[in-house]
Amino acid sequence: MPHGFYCITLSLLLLAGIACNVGTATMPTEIQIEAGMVGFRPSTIEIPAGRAVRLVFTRTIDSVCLEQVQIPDLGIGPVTLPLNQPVVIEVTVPKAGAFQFTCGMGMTKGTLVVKR
Ligand SMILES: [Cu+2]
Repeated sequence: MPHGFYCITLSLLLLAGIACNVGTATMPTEIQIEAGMVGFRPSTIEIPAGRAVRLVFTRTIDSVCLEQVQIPDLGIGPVTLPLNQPVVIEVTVPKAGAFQFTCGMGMTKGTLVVKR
């Protein structure tokens, strides 16, 4: 069976608009992160190395502080977070380690722990 066909079929079966990873047919891991009253929650996120991960940030507080998120260690952002609208940041980190993500000002912090 051609891979493309399998991929589309899989998507239909799951009723999801999630992109298929060409070649592996595995879904990217998706992690929901709230940017709200207590900062980022969860503030520590474990992800596997070398795999596409969708970090879905949703800001739930009307605060200038959390209007943006960035992952300076990975050269990502700042990305604007509109209030109550999920924003997907897709990352693939090839190596293990701990990477900080912060609000646009670098005050509110969280940690991305990448594991082999
Ligand atoms: Cu801030």
